[in-house]
This record gives sequence, structure tokens and C-alpha cells, in this order.
Amino acid sequence: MITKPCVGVLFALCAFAASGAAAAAPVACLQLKDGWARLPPGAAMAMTAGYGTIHNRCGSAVTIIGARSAAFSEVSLHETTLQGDVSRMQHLHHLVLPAGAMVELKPGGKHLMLMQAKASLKDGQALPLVLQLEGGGEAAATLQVRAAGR
Ligand SMILES: [Cu+2]
Repeated sequence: MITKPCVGVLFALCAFAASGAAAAAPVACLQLKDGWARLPPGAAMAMTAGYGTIHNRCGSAVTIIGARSAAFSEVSLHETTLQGDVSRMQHLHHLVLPAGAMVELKPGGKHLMLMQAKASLKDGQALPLVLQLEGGGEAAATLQVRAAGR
């Protein structure tokens, strides 16, 4: 009679895990087009930036709250702004895209900060990326590694 409550707890944990997985459901209507990441100038450099155009083809506004990649230990959204003559990077905690909107991530503007690469990056390599959305959804994307200006 002592085992029954334990089974109940296990079921509850499983149900919790399952609902967690369901919450991170793929959101296909948010798309990153022409995603690319700058090839670092040196193989030893484990940090770079990612760019592309994010399109919101969902029927409602979408808020991006973060990103992750299996190829990096840390990924965040940044915005470069010019304050006087000084270029600064700020962490973007929320990036709101109204329904039908698009936002360009480009050098000198909004970008993905890709830190602590798990292996040295190679030209032409495809890096997996996941955009994390408010509400628990996730949008899968790809960044192609390439040298700048190409
Ligand atoms: Cu940055």
C-alpha cells in the first residue's frame, strides 16, 4: 500500500515532463531566412555573430526572448547602437515581431551573439539554431558559416 503513492508521484512527474515538451512545440510560422554566421578570423576565436532576416508569418505577434544552438554554449540576442562615436552592444531581452512583420539581423544592428563555440567553425558549415519564444514555443533555424562580405 506504500508503493501506490510513489507510482502516483512518478505519473505526475512524467505528465509534467510531457507537458514541458509540448510547451516547446515547434513554431513553423516564424522563419529565419538567409541565416549566416561570420567565420571568425582565427580558428582559436570561439565567438562570432549570426545574421539573417526573421519573418513572422504567424497570425499574431511573436516575441523572441532568446536563442540557443547545439554548436555554442551561449547564444543571446544583441543590438549594436552608436552612442556618439562609440559603438556598444546591448543584450536584447525581447524582440517583438507584429503579425506579418520581419526584422533584419545585420552587422552594425541587431544580431545573434554566438559564444563559446564547441568546435572551431568551418567555412560553409551549417549551424543549428533555435529561437525561443515567449509562451514556450521554439522556432528552428540554420546559420551558414561564411566569411564576411560574401
Ligand atoms: Cu553582440
